[in-house]
Amino acid sequence: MQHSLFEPPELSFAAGAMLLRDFAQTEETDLIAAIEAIAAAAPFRQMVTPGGLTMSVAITNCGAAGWISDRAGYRYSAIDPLSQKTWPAMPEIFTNLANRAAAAAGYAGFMPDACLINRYLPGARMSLHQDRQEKPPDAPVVSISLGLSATFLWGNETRNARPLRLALHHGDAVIWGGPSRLNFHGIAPLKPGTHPMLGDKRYNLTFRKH
Ligand code: MD6
Ligand code: FE
Repeated sequence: MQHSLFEPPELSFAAGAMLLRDFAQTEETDLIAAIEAIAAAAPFRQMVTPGGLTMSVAITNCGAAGWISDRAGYRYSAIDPLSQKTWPAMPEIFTNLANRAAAAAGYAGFMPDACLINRYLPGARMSLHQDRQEKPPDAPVVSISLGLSATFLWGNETRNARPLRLALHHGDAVIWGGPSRLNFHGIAPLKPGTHPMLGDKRYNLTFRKH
């Protein structure tokens, strides 16, 4: 237990931003099977940032467009650069879950066309960033956590704010949009552990309209 972290069952932690505990838990088996089927066609890979650093998180995608990074920048691409083929289709259980999570947070009618799948192993992290490759960034982002727990870092619209730390556990959903859509956020280095279904891994699905 990390008593220093906020752990209420449901929390509106900023204007337009909400954490829903356990929202995806009942679908865990199907979600994990779907991730593994996607990864069989479009394997997880560690991308390189525009600055030339290899990301500690491994990434794949499904849907009409996938988020990619390389020396040329961050962007969406309909083609997986590894296979030169389109990304796997977005499974119906993903679209449906994202739509329900968004609606529960006040964003009715969310229809994602891109799903970025992150895989963290112990030590992997995501430094503070804004999600701003989506044009225009008017739809919310829906994030689903599976496997090992992580500490979500939540800043404001500048990079320098000292971030709020929020524990994200298996099954939790985070939804944000509106006034906080472009806030900085990240994930602290994943602590070692063993999750009953996913062992030493954490998966994060982020759904967007690109
Ligand atoms: C993660 N998530 O939870 C990293 N971005 O692994 C993100 O960067 C993120 O969770 C936008 C919206 C929700 C997120
Ligand atoms: Fe993000």
